[in-house]
Amino acid sequence: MADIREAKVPDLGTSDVPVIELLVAVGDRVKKDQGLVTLESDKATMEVPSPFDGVVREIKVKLGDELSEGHVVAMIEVEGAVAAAPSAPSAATPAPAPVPAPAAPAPKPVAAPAAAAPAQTAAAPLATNPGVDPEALPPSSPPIAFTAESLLPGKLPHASPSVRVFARELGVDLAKVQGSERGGRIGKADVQAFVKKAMTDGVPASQPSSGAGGGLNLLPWPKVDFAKFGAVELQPLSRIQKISGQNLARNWAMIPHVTQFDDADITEMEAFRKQLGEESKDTKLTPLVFLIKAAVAALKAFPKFNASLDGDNLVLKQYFHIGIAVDTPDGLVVPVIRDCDKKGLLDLARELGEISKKARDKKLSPADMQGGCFSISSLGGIGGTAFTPIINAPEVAILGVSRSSIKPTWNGKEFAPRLMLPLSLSYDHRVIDGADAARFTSFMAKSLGDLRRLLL
Ligand code: CAO
Repeated sequence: MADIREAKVPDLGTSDVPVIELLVAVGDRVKKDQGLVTLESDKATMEVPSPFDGVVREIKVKLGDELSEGHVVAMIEVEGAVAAAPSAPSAATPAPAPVPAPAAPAPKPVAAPAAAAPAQTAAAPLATNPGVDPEALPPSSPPIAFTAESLLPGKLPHASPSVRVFARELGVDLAKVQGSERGGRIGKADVQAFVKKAMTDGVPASQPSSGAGGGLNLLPWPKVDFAKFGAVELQPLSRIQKISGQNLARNWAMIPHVTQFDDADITEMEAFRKQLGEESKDTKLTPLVFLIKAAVAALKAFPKFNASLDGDNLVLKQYFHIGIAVDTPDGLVVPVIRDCDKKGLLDLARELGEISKKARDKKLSPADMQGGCFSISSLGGIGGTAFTPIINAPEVAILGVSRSSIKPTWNGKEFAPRLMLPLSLSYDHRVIDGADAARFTSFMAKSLGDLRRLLL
């Protein structure tokens, strides 16, 4: 015969505390001390725990009910009785009141952690019910992906409701968080530490350059019927936009980017560039080729910038292939100029012209875009004073170049008009420290300021 007992509210130190969350459903298997419902007073939130292992047969309260000590929250069939109960009632064991087992929903194999139930259902209406106006839905918490292992009873995360809500808001799976409080309980600080570590490691298995993609468990993308607000036109993304968009999103989310800004005085460089341009009229010589040369010199001086992460290793490259971001009508592509250390300014200028044309004519092959060590994204021909380029993984840094302009520059005695070129270097902070980044950009600024340095 089933042994069904009451789960009651313990001494709360206060009375008439409202129920704000039902943590279990009829049919759920619960462990001793697992929260059944959450109560919230004006000072704190607390869970009413299950007094024993078993299966929830009836829930006696609903959201908003105000409870005090002794109030019955649920009826629970104790564990031993569940295990011993036959699948169909026999003549010797008549079905008991108050809730006969066959009428209850089929019990889940294991109970979801308290945070899992609302989180998993939160995303469902958006994903499965196109008729639902998402804007009419209440704000939902980020869906949390729970692995089967995390649902094993022995692994149920032990945390207060406020910590669960906090974790859910950050998209953190509490089952993966190590609790540092008494009895392994997870506190807010543990969740914060987990997020910090995830940000610096990139992926859970500390395999930054491999793996499926980090499991950020973000909110579903908002679905809005824009036509409700005015006329719209649909324009499908190009193939390049789709591919580069996915790469950019992954790199932006997984690499801890920092951008270092500097200005290079290119007054003399420009005079030389113009002179050289006059001498070689058939080749278009833009500031970009000088930047490629200066970047190669900087990569030689700071080898960590010419590297890629491979698990716990840094792969230092001894070749100098530079990727150039090219803007095409179909989207952004990054062809690579190989062995830039072995090529002169005019060779680089010719090759830059060729790959830009190939890119715009959609003639680049996959091989043309492979093997890059470091990328340069130049918006100097268009405008702007600075920007924060996204690293082209598995590279660890990218140089953004904006439009040069004359600025008053203090030369020790007076302000002099100088042509200044803005540099924006984004780097992977897992590999490169800020001091190295500042050294790299000042090295580049010095080289561009005095091209003789490139001979050193
Ligand atoms: N400051 C001032 N003028 C500059 C300059 C700078 N930093 N860089 C280039 N210019 C000038 C050039 O000298 C050229 O002038 P003239 O026509 O008088 O000779 C003009 O701007 C146009 O240059 P360009 O853009 O055609 O050539 P480039 O070698 O500088 O760049 C390429 C080539 C392919 C990189 C460029 O055309 C391009 O596609 N840039 C966009 C890259 C991009 O989209 N990056 C963003 C990535 S993130 O979304």
